[in-house]
Order: sequence, then C-alpha cells, then structure tokens
Amino acid sequence: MTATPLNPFSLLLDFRSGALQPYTSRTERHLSDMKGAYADRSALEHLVDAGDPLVYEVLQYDVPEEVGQLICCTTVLHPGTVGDEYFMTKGHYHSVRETGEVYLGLCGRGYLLLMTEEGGHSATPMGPGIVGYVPPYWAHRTVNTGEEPFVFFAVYPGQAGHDYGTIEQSGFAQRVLRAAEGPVLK
Ligand code: S6P
Ligand code: ZN
Repeated sequence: MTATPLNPFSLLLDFRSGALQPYTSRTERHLSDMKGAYADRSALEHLVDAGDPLVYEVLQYDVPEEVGQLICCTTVLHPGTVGDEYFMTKGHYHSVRETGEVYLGLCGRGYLLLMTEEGGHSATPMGPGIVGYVPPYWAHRTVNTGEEPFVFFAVYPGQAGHDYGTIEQSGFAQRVLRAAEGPVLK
C-alpha cells in the first residue's frame, strides 16, 4: 500500500505555548472525561462539581491515517492535582501495536510513563529539549509535575490509531504523586 500523495507543508510551532499553526483538530480533556483514571475518586468528584477543569488539550495537523504518513501534534497538559496525583493524560496503546512515537519536551516538566502488556514499565523525566522515545508495543501517558503547563510535540505514524479501552480497564503501572520531597513514583 502506498500513502496518499500530499504536497509538502510546514507548520509553525510556538515552543512556549505549544500553539501549532495551522492545526486541523483540537481535542480538550476535562477531568470529567477521565473519571476512572485517578485514584482519589472523591477528590475528582469534588473538582468536577467545582467547575470541571481543563486538564489538557491536543492540537494536531491531520494527514491521511495510513502507512507512510506522519502525524504532528502538540499537547498542553495543565498543572494541577487530584488529591495527591498530578494531572495526566488518559494514556493509550496504539491500536496498531507495532507503531512507535517520538515526544519532544518544549516547556514545563513532567514524566513520560510507559508500560507493556507483559508487565514492563518505565518513567522518563521530561522537560524542554528532552526527546522521549515510545517504542512499538508500549502504552504511554504523560504527567505534569510542575507549576506551569507541560508542553510537548509528538510525531507518530498515520495508521497508529488509539486504544484507550485497555488502559481504562487495566490502569497504568505507575502513578506520580505530590509529596513533601517532590514528585514520587508509586
Ligand atoms: C498521540 C500522542 C499524543 C497524545 C496526547 C494526549 O499518539 O501520544 O498526542 O494523544 O498527549 O494523550 P491521550 O492519551 O489522551 O491520547
Ligand atoms: Zn501515542
């Protein structure tokens, strides 16, 4: 199969805000969109009732979802906690497990959590200039451990797709909690 021919294009990426120009889709995730993800359910319900904060947004430039294409996007993950647990993304496997991804930290700090269905797990500290490699078969979730938005750019294969259901059922191997001494991995 060959990829749909596209004309070359360029995008303007603002390293501080994560703004991608142009973008073709924007996804918002509020706390109410990820109720099962956080350990402290009563803290989550309290925050949802108090205004349901925006946890993160993803700006993406869409190309055909097929082999050979590469999708570019930015994620802006806002600071905050649910109980002691830092704001994070839902996390996913790629539907096509054999597809990897590259993350480039732009602003703020956090972790890239990774895990496999065979029980492997890893946590990469992320910040400006750090490239995090997501190998094929590894689920990935990001966590903001700072006081400002954690912003990163990502590139992944067009055919990858997203499997959120497996994470919703199994949870993630590690949690990142705020402690007096700083972020702690549990
Ligand atoms: C896509 C890539 C990121 C995430 C984004 C939000 O493959 O890994 O763009 O989609 O960081 O995370 P999630 O888990 O809600 O898709
Ligand atoms: Zn991904």
